[in-house]
Amino acid sequence: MKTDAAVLSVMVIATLLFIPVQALALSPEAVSVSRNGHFRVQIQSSLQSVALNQIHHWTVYLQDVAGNSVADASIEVTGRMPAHDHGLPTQPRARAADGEGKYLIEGLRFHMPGEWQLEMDISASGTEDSLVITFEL
Ligand SMILES: [Cu+2]
Repeated sequence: MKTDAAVLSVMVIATLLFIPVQALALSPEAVSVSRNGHFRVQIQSSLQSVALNQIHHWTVYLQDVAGNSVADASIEVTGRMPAHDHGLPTQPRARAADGEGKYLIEGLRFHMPGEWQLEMDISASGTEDSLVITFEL
């Protein structure tokens, strides 16, 4: 007795996982003031909108309360997702870019959607202050 050969149809379904990423408002006009009011910080992202899983940098313009550029600062950067109790997958570093108050935070990568906080601990001429930027990816 003949058995009909079973025909196996293999369907390969390619699923593209698309995660919409909301634009993070890092416009040149946006100025944040540090926690104790010592510094004004303007931030620009090298990406049009901060996207998941892309190494990129932020440009930071640092000023004092009077609007004078602060050139001699050191900035420590820490990132975390408060809801998940973990940090960044990279160790971003800030460095002076032009010696006139412009700094680059390099090596930023956000690997999960959700709420992120990026803290900058700023120290300049004996003045220390910090700034936390909270945003949703
Ligand atoms: Cu997370």
